[in-house]
Amino acid sequence: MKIHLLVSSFVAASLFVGCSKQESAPSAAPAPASSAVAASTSTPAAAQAAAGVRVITIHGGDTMKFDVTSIEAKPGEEIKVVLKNVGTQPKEIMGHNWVLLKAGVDAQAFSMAATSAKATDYIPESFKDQVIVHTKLLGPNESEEVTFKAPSAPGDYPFVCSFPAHFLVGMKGVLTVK
Ligand SMILES: [Cu+2]
Repeated sequence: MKIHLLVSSFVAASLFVGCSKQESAPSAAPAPASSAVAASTSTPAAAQAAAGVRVITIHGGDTMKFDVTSIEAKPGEEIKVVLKNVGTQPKEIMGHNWVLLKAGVDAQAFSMAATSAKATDYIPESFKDQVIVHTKLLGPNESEEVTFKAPSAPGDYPFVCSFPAHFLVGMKGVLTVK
C-alpha cells in the first residue's frame, strides 16, 4: 500500500513537474525512509491535481485519536480517505477503522452496538444501512483507502473508529457537507 502511494505520488509529481521530471528523479531515488514518509504526505495535493479526487490522509494510533477530526466537502464531491494505523499495539487490542455514518445517526449508539460485532470487523449488522463507507479494521502499520462521493445533502456526517471504546476516548470526527 505504501509503495502504491509512493508510486502514485511519484507519477502525480512527474505529471505535475512535466519536463523537469529528470531533476526530481535522481534526488528521489536515494531518499531515506524519512523522506519517503514526507513524499507520501505530499500525495494529497499531487493526487488531487492529477486525478480530480481529493485525498485526505488520516492517521490513527495508540493514543486512540484521529489526527483529522473535521472534513469539509462539497455535495457529491469525490473524496479518497486513506486511513493509516501508525500505532504499535496488536490489531486484536488496538485495531482502528474509519466509519462514515449517515447524518443524524447516533454515533455513540453505533459504537456501542459495534462493541459486540467483532465477527463483522466491528460493523454492527443492525446499523449496516446507516454506514456510508468504511475501511476494514487495520493493525499496526497497515493502511487502507476508500473512495466515495460525499452525500449530496448538506449536513454533518459523523465518522468514528468503531473498535470497542475508541469512540468514547474520542476517536471520532465530522464530515461537513456544505
Ligand atoms: Cu481506533
